[in-house]
Amino acid sequence: MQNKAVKTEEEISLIVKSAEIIDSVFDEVLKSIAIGQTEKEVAEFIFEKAIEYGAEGLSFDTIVAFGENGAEPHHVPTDRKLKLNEFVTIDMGAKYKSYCSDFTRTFVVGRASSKMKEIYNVVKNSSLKAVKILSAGVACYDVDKVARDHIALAGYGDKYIHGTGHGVGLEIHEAPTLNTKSNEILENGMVVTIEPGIYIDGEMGVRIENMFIVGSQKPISRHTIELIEIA
Ligand SMILES: [Mn+2]
Repeated sequence: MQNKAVKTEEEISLIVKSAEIIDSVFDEVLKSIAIGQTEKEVAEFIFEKAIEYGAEGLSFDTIVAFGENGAEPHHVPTDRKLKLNEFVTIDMGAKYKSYCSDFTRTFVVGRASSKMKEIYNVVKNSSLKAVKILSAGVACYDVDKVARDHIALAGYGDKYIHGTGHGVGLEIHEAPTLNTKSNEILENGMVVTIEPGIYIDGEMGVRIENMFIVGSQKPISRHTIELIEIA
């Protein structure tokens, strides 16, 4: 097996299968998540479901962050219990025949406040703008810049504290890198994430992450990036 930024058709089919497993796991999470569950319980559920749907394991330790814990991009699940009307951020990936997937959604059990909706929409539109220019020949730096400029213009520039994306394959993070220091150019057949976020210390965080095969602006995941409010 090679480990190149431009994937073969076979590699792409394995990455897509890995992403399909995670799509199914996310369906299960949306069906089962409930007030009072802990971050650790949800993370354990995700592991079990990923295996049930055919993963050989996870591509990284699942991030489950409720409420203010969402302000930490790399939050490690705790015994914090879920409350009504707060954000849940889940960042997870499967491994299928050694290939990784990477997926993040932020949603609410209950209702989002107007501030939550505002922040969510800034992140969503940042993603949509970045994806619009995602194609062969474009500088990775520029994809990051489009996502970052949108968030900065909305007044949250200092709350976007990581890069916009990365390649995915045998490794969960591999070439190319889409951040403020990138010097790579996108090529057809690269598989990359777009994952802008906003993190407000002590309060909340939002991140939306999809994977794309460069050459198509259609996300690999079938899940919406519209805000989900579970009644
Ligand atoms: Mn990622």
